[in-house]
Amino acid sequence: MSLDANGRVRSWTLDSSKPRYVPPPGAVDAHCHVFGPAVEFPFSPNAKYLPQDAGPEALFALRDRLGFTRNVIVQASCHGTDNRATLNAIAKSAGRARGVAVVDPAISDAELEGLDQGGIRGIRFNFLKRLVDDAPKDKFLEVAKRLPAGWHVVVYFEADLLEALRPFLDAIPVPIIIDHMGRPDVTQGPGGADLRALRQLLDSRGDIWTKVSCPDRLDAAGPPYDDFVAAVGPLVEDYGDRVLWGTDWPHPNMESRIPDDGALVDLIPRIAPAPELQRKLLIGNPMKLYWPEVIVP
Ligand code: 0GY
Repeated sequence: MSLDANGRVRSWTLDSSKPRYVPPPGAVDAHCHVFGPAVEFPFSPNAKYLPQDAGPEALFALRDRLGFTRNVIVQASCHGTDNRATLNAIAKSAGRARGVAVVDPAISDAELEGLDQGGIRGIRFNFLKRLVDDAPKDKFLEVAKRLPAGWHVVVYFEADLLEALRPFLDAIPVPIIIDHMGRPDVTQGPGGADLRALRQLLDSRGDIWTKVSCPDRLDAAGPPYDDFVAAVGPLVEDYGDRVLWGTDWPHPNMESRIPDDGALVDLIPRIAPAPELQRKLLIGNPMKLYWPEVIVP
């Protein structure tokens, strides 16, 4: 594990490989984070992990190295509901990043508008007990009802919670993105209980999307992530209009199994073999959610 003098952990590699797969021009990394810099943007007192700085410059250098054009920056739990680090990165991106915030449900309408001005297009509800102390569904629903126009919610949970969350998800009045497919057990294969439950959710309404991300978290066997590919490929094929892809850089909490970002990119053609499917996954779908004003050729 790589700790600095302050005991802050690094969960990303400084020398990821250059992928062999070349994403189509305009590709969006639709799930990544920034950490700090902590001197400017301190971590939350409730943070469950204290990472080393992974600021916008490092993120944009990785974006370019991997062959991507845009980033969707998701507020990481270590920054709590203080979205300044995310907003700072968006502001430095020259229009090439937008974001997802984490808010106190009591946030005012004016503050939500301010986040919209800063490039935020959604809020995240995190149900992972190891990451957050509290996930008040009633309050989440209230704030979901008064989001700025065009926003969505991102929901992060583990597969064993999906059934209990169904009434909550059903009541959300805006589009929903499910992070990392709700963390299915990929060793169950494409027809396993976890992915069947996710498919039922996707079939229940047309405005639920999912990120087919995090082979490094979901496939305990590690590279070349064959279980992930076998389980997720059919999902991408069947729900090609509702899938997004992201690196998850800087891979919070992955310090003991740091993935090679280039190898993650090289999985894209394995889960989405057809170029047209790759264009939806990497461009068409994320652009609809985050840059709807841009006409995608
Ligand atoms: C992810 C996953 C994780 C962490 C966070 O906000 C976060 O801290 O999302 C995780 O530890 O599983 O999506 O980055």
